[in-house]
Amino acid sequence: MKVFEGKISGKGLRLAIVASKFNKLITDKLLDGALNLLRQVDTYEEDIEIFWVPGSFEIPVTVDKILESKKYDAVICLGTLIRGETPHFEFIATHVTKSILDLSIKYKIPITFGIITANTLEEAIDRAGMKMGNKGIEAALAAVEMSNLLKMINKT
Ligand code: DLZ
Repeated sequence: MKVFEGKISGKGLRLAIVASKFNKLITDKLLDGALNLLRQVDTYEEDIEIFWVPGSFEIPVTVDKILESKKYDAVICLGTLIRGETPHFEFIATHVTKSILDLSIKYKIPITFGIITANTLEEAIDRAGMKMGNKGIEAALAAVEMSNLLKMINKT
């Protein structure tokens, strides 16, 4: 029996972070969490590139363009969607989630989901490092583990 599991090491991984400026105070906390995690797992600073976009709606097209370059092992998406403030919340959340999933399959590259979808500002704050963990850390960790797993599959 063979068991495959991606290691939690960022050494040599080239990572892009696409972060949305809408609700930036919260997304900044996701970015801090993601960068701290990447440093903890020995990712080289020069291998991390950050792309700021206006809002979460613009994340998928940016990821598509980034992945055309074939320069990255994974993309980490960070953003904050708040239902109360967003008339088309359901549409944007569904569009972004589905597009990210489709792009991940199209390029066979992990694109991880560090986008908070919250009912209220308070809920969003809790998911950016207060009571309910930090979605930026989760997305960075998943990007590292999945990059290493997919590299192992390529070698078998
Ligand atoms: C317009 C808008 C609204 C109302 N709410 C949010 C939000 O909660 N989170 C977010 O990331 N972006 C929001 N946006 C901006 C859209 O994502 C997009 O940037 C604009 O509609 C321009 O295309």
